[in-house]
Amino acid sequence: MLKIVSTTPYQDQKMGTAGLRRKSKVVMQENYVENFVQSVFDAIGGVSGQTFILGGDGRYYNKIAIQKIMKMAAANGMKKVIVGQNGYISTPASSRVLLKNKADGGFVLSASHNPGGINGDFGIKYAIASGGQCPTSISDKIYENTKNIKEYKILEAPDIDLSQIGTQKLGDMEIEIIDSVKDYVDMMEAIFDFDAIRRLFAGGFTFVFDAMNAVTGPYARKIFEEILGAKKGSVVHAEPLEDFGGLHPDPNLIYAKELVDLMYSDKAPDMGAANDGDGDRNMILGKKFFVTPSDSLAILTDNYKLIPGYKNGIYGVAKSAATSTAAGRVAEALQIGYYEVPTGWKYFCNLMDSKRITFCGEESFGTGSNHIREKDGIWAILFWLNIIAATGQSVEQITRAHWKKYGRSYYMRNDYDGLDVDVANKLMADLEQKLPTLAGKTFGSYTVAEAKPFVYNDPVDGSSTKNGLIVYFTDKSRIVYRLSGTGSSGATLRVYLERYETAKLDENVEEMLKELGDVSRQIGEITARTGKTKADLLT
Ligand code: VG1
Ligand code: CO
Repeated sequence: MLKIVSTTPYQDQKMGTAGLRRKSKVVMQENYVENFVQSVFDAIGGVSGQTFILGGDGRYYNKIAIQKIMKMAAANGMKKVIVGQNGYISTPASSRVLLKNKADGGFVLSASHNPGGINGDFGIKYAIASGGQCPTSISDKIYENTKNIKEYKILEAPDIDLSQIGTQKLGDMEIEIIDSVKDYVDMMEAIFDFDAIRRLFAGGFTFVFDAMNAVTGPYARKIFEEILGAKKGSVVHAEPLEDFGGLHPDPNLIYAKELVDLMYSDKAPDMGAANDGDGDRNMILGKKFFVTPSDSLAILTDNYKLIPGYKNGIYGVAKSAATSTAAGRVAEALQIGYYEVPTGWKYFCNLMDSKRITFCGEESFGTGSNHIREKDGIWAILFWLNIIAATGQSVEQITRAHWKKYGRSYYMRNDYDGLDVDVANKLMADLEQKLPTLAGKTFGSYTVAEAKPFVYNDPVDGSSTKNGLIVYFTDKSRIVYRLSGTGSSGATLRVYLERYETAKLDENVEEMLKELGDVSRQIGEITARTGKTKADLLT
């Protein structure tokens, strides 16, 4: 039975860098999910006759939110919802299924790399027909709707069983439950040289993939163990759990501690890798060796010819402004397009749609290509395995050869967490005011060449976005300041440090960036304003 429910708006449903992200307990408030979803439907002129993709990373509240969204879709006249079996779908698989089925939109229920559980975070990412997350022009409309919503439509019906593959009806709407792993595997097989990777594993190459108790476990088991022949047990933390087993599913040196400890021990396999909660991020490790995501993007781009799916050529490469400039040097050498965009994958989508770029990446452990419109964790790992299989070199050898050829960007992100929102906003506003006065000034051994806000003018839709403040130094070092847009409480200041060297290739990263870190606190007046003498998290 169709029900029209009166509701009162929430004022905090503005999407951040990647969808709406809040504490689980906030999302569990009465009508919170319903208000947001109806606001999306209304912002796009209704969903009558449309097809949507639906699934999540399995975190707490996934199951409940999926049922609500299916019933609302049916009540709003949607024709069909394609749902991942048991309600699971990774962000990259969702983009794939959306594009393959020419669907009109999709929801991934995930707060990505944020912890899950009733005391963790929940989130909703909304994608449009292009396969990528909606641009700000649409999210602004959705936000306006959420502030004024008065009612939503929902079907009163029993919950749908999502465990069996197949088709069923909810009112007049069709629900198709699919095995999203299969679709995803087919796509990977069409890009990479699976035979070469199979031979690599058959030859004794050892590998550990940490799914961090999140959504990629089933995908990784199928691809790495069953299809490519990595040893049984190579995929760890492979069961999606509602609270990720207490893990923080952010694949970096701090939160993927178990994997990192293994990779830096004498028992380390040849390669280690991890994904985040919804499977769009990746971390790459060799034996006692870590590849920064910025270097990874540059290395993958430089080796595109080794991959069957790209061997006929690539359009170009893009990175977020905060990401190191390593990919730019490769683009110059290969004479391909090169773009710098604001933080957030949605900014890459127009560049991919218009055939300006093939690859893109962010320092936050995101890498991907135009095969979909989201970053793709398993894709990046397969790319590395394919390079290793084709060259016979280790992760470390490949990376060192890259530095030798192009020089090395020593790179680190410093996060200052749990800041008072007003203090953080004022810090950024005052810093922006100060930028024009910095040029020519010297801080220790660093002299400022230029300092300005990062402004991106999209060459396709003409939109303009300001995100972050950049200080450039005369020796090509850079400091980027920006506030996080994915947190669920307080503010996080991210400070990105980069120092470029062509001769000193084998130094300790923290040592190399120590002075630049001090300079970043001085220029940003971070200690004076926040009381913090050092960052809370270094990645
Ligand atoms: C962070 C990262 C950004 C990434 C975003 C979504 O955003 O810095 O690079 O695109 O998370 O990633 P922010 O605004 O907190 O810096 V995911 O894997 O959460 O979809
Ligand atoms: Co993610």
